[in-house]
Amino acid sequence: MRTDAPALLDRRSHGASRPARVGIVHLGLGAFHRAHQAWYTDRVDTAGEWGIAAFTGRSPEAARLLDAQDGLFTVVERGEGGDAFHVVSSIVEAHDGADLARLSALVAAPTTGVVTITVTEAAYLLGADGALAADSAAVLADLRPGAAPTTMPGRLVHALAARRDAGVGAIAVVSCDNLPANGAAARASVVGMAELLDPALADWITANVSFVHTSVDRITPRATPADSAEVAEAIGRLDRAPVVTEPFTSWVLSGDFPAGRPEWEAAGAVFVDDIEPFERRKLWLLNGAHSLLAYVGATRGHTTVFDAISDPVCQDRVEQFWDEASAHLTAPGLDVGSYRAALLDRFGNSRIAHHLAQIATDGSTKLPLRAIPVLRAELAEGRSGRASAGLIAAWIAWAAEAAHIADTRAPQIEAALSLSGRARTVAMLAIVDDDLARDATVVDLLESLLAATH
Ligand code: CS2
Repeated sequence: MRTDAPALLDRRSHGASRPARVGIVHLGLGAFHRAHQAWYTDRVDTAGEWGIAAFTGRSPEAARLLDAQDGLFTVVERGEGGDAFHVVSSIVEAHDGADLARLSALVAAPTTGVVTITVTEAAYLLGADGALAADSAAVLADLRPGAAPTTMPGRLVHALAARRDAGVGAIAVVSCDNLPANGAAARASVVGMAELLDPALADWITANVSFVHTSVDRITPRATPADSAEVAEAIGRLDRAPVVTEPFTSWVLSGDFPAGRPEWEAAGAVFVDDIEPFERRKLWLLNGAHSLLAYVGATRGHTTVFDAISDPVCQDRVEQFWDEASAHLTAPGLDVGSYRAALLDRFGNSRIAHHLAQIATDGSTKLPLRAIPVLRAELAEGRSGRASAGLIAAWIAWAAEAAHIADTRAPQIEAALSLSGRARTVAMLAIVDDDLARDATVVDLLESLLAATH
């Protein structure tokens, strides 16, 4: 009987004649990056020129775990019919994001052509006007003389200064977060920070950094200890950092890569001139429905997306929201009908345990991107926007009952919830859209929707 545990994954035994050279620097070493951009790069970088050096944002532990197994990890593609296992070896260095010296050295290297980012929507630190929130505590902390930056824009500006000083030239920065016009959001965040630190550097960044727009898609819930055990069984090695994801994946990009890039289209990525219709379709239909399920589903006692979408009441709410959003998704080639049908299949994957609590986080940042644009489009056409207003009402009802609200704006949410009646509804709406909070018709609608949830 074999009693010894399998050995840890490592590059040599994996037979990895894999990239030794870093071509991509990544900020935000989470599961989504590994299931998505690292997976695409792994599939296409046969010449080994585009190894990834990944830096953590908030959890240095992720770098330690990966480093101990030479950056290798398993992507478990979990379909209804079973699991497929792929060992991915495109990450060649994993670091604590606080290692600014290594970050700067790599961004300043002539062989580095791309910086990718997955740090979540809130970490761009943008205000309602789309500009860097210069008075936020995180930005102010980064601006203190001699401070080691901890924010995404602070760290990236620090590293881009090194590239400018090295005289190495242009580079692409590719946001892979769920924001509309995420390239412009990255530009606003990074150039905004540079303007506060060093206006000449802001000019250099504007002239030399290509901020690429992308729409990224792959449902990637957190992996569990049971997943590690399953991977050990399947690949015969111990993997302390596996990623579990759905079989579906999509990556749409638009923009220039002045210092080259991997041929991601060989793994299915699509390059387009106008990305806006695609990002709207994804943000409104997928992410909007996710948020709706997170709040309505949790209030109805469900735990995962699969549980919630299996409840006809939740599915009906999703369909109503989709009907409303679809009226504004009219660009050619979107094929909204097939997209919706595919989403129902994806949400209905019974083997993916995507926890509603994970999706419910940061509602104050997500709803302005997922619900408000649909509501505003409806109002502009003289309709009430009942289904998108219903998503906002669901968030308010959920927050009022939640034991814990994981949100970068939790203090404002708690202050709003301490009010009662209409004042509370207005204060919550103001967190996601200040202007709409002054619209009595919208507030009336929210009040009636909230009354109906009791
Ligand atoms: C989810 C997304 O957590 C969330 O807010 O809606 O992470 C979603 O799973 C991805 O965008 C899918 O591509």
